[in-house]
Amino acid sequence: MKNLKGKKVLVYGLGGSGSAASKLLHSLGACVSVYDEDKKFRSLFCFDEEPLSHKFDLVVVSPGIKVIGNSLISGFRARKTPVISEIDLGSRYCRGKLIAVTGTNGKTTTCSLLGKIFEEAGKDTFVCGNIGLPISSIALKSDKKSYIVCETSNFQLELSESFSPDVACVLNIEEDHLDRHESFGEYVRVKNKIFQNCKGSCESVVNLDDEGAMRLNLPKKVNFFSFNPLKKGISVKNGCIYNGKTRIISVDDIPLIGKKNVSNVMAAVAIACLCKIKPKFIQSAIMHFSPPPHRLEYVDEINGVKFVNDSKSTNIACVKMAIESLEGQKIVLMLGGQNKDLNFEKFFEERPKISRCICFGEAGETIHAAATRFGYQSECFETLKEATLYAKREAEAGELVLLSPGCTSFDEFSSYAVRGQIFTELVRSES
Ligand code: UMA
Repeated sequence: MKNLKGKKVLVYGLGGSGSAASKLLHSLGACVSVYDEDKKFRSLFCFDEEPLSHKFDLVVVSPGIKVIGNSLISGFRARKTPVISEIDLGSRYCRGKLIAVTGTNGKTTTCSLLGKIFEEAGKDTFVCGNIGLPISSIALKSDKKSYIVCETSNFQLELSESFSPDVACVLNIEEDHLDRHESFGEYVRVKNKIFQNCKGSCESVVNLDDEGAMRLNLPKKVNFFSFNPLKKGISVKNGCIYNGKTRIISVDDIPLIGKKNVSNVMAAVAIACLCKIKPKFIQSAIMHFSPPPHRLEYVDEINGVKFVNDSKSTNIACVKMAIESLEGQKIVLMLGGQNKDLNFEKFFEERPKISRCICFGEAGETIHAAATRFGYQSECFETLKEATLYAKREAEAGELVLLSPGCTSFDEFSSYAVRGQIFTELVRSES
């Protein structure tokens, strides 16, 4: 249904994505209604009634709405009303080359870098999606020469039917969002949806070194990237990233910490090469790239103690990556927040290389219990503030305090960014 003029469309969820979808629908001439479970919106301009008592031609759902067990979504489906994801809507009206990047970790870094590479090559570029700019907000601004890089989350893919990128990339797959998807199998099934419309000219880019990604049902046309030498594809040889026989950049020239980030850079290089961007632009964009904030971000050194903000780390795979990247340091690990049913017992059983940990927030007690069971020295606090002030008082010269919480921030904060900002301010404060 591309022509929405005069169609009755319900937008479900009025956050950033829902607002952008509503505006796009309005410009397309649709008759838009919005529904949000938050009463503060309802009294303003949303539906106050049961949406199922009305007939709609289409329902557009925001990523934050949980699908499993949602009676509104199943109700609309039962009466055969098309229910789609906001990325389906936005991508239908995008022109130009659409590139989708998914994966458990590294999406934002890869998409931001890719955006810089296209900009460096003088292309009309949009970096959107889960990164914070809904695809519906840029769709009508794009034209056939545009490069649209869409950071694509499982939440966005869950209801997608028609999302059909020209290039679809999977970085890695690890356990995450089990509170929403209810099983790892379901999480993987949803990730696989990035390829569901990958036919004909569609290219895919996949991390050959990642077991989870390699277990997906991959499309026929796959381009791999790997730390092991590859004849065709992107790989590392003699400390440099190559595209086949063409040298792109030395790993030492990448201004990002850790092996996983080299993998993210390879993904961006693979996509840029598929889009025929010249190596000189790729190289220069990488060399001048500054990582997005709250990812292994150095904050300060106080009395010989270093503080690193990795607030974006909201799953265990990310915590492990942070520890691996800081190998050789005496790490005091700050863990906690709102758990997503992730297994911290298994994390400590694997003997992470940390000297001790400080737990906090809603999941603090559970993580603290797991840490002490496996012999780690641990302290537990109710809030991030108490935990940070304790770390400032107690950490000794030569130690590195790493906030890599492994949980979402929603027990105390509105986002990981706010959590990272508060941590940074507390570290730099006089107290
Ligand atoms: N709402 C309901 N019922 C519900 C749940 C929510 O009515 O059951 C309403 C809320 O009252 C609120 C609105 O829906 O008014 C919020 O919608 P939303 O959660 O989809 O928020 P948006 O502002 O649209 O943000 C979404 C993404 N949020 C989520 O996936 C949770 C943003 O990703 C994304 O940047 C944005 O769209 C732009 O496209 C954030 C995120 O946390 C960063 N992503 C997860 C992650 O990275 O781990 C997947």
